[in-house]
Amino acid sequence: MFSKHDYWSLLCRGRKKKIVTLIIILIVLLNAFFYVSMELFNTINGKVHKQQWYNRLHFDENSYVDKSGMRVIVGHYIGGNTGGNLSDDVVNSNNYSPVPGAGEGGRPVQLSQRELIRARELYALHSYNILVSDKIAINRSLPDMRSESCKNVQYDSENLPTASVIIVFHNEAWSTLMRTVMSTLLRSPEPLLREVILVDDASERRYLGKELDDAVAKLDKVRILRSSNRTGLVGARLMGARTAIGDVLVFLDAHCEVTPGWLEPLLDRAGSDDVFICPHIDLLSEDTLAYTKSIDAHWGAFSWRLHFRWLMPSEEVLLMKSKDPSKPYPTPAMAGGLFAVRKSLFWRLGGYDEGMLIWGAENLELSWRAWQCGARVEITSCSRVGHIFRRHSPYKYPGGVSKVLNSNLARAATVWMDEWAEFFFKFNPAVAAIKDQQTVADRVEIRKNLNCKSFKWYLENVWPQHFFPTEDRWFGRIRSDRGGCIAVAFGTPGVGGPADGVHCASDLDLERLVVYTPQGQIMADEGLCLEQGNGRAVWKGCSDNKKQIWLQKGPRLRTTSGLCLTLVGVDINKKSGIDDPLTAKRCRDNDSGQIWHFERVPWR
Ligand code: UD2
Ligand code: MN
Repeated sequence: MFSKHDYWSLLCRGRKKKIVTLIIILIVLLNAFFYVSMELFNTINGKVHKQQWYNRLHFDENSYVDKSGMRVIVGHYIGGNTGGNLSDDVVNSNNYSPVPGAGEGGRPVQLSQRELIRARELYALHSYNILVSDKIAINRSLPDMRSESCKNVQYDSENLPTASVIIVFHNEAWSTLMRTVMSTLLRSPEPLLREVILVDDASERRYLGKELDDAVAKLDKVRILRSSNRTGLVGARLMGARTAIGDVLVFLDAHCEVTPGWLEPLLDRAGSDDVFICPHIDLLSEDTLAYTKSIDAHWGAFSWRLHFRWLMPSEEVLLMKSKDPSKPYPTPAMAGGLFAVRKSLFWRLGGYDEGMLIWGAENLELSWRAWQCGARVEITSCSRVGHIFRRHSPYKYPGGVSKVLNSNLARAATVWMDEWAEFFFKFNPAVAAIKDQQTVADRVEIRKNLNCKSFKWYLENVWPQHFFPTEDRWFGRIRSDRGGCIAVAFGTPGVGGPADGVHCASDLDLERLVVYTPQGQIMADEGLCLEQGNGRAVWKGCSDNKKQIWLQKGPRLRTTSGLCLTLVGVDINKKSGIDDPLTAKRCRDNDSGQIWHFERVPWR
């Protein structure tokens, strides 16, 4: 038998021995370190992250405000809320009673424990904290939210067109509605503001009747129109627009607050007669009504299911913004509620689609129409308006939420999206089922008469960064030889997260299908691309990053540095590959986790 000493002396002696010992210790330490970091990474990015995410998902998975405050979804609501068990008196009374100083300067208002309980009971009425709103003066002060470069812009105020501000509402709270009106009156230069038109879309609340008439009668320039039947925001806005006498129509939701200098940049740009110009929308907290800035770099677009999304703008726009933050920049789509447009342009392009009822999709329809028919949609960071983004829709949808939304979406898609309408209908059977009930002949006629361009042109020229399938992009399911597919796992945050193998599903399951571009990007819905992370592959917003390139070499997907996309087998007993991490590793002949099957799915 060898003694310990003998064993060592056989291998090496003296200094050499020390070096080998050191190397062994180092290897052990490195391994331990790697193991601990992997564990930590998985815990933080996997379990904890998803856990928090699910916790926040108790409302509607499609409507949330993420940490950056920017993936605010104004698109799709679940619901329709009538106010629950609240008494008639509570529902119909106006309890506005401002507390001196509350919310001044856009600061948050905090409630006592007892008030919080009451606020929670009343929440269903408006889907924001009405108790807080009622404590804040309707003429509260707000800070100037503009950047220095915006403050320095000199407008030729003498020659700016005049504005008709149109605010439509249905069962809005008194205090938020009046704050929208007062902030407009207080912060718009007198000669530029022709009028404020309130359009009541058949509200049922008592305080919005005579009490509102009396209040409006005391205000210069403000008038109120009432729709006898509930038409929805499109019908109400059209009603306002038809009577407007200003040069420019400026639309606002009924729970906004404008800040100093908001109007001039809108009028300046709307004057040019070929642009729908949107302000930069900041956030009024639904909870405290605090005014907070939303992130600078955003533009509007939409997901495969045509839900409106705020996304990172193109590199080009980011560069332009960094050079001159005061310059208006293009956006593929507008959020819908807040924009200005020259009255003549609004009508020349066909106003709104009157067949769109209650809520939804009119913002996409208008954006596509504008771009495809020779106008533009832009955002100016110099006009700052706060808006209360809500998680639930507080009002009723006659006929049902999905019927209303789906009909509106079907109309917009049918008229403007060409072959992408087929894509949308194919994967959204509920919308497809009612598309033929829509009469859109007059809207198609408008498109023809205005000689509007194709949706292909729109995607290629207005939104080349889009993540939709196209003629030259592969679309389908990428299945691992081990089982499991490449797709964004349910519960991954909107901003992205670690990539795992997921269950492969049917040909109609959009969540499991990906676009693979000729450049090598693997794109999922919501503009997420598979990226080689540090150790683990992750889903991240699509960009020009080389780490998002996966080159197809036979059945393998290789990074630009020659590593292979691998579905790592963590648990050898589990054969399916589901929930196993995706990572880029050295390519090996016998690793089935590196073999991918491309199953094409026709997208139209
Ligand atoms: C966003 C838009 C909103 C509209 C919508 C899509 C922003 C900030 N908001 O949703 O303007 O484009 O996407 O349709 O961009 N209203 C009526 N009658 C109705 C329903 C609503 O008058 O039947 C009013 C409502 O009181 C409000 C406005 O329309 O003043 C917009 O409704 P919202 O605030 O519920 O929409 P939002 O902000 O979630
Ligand atoms: Mn709104």
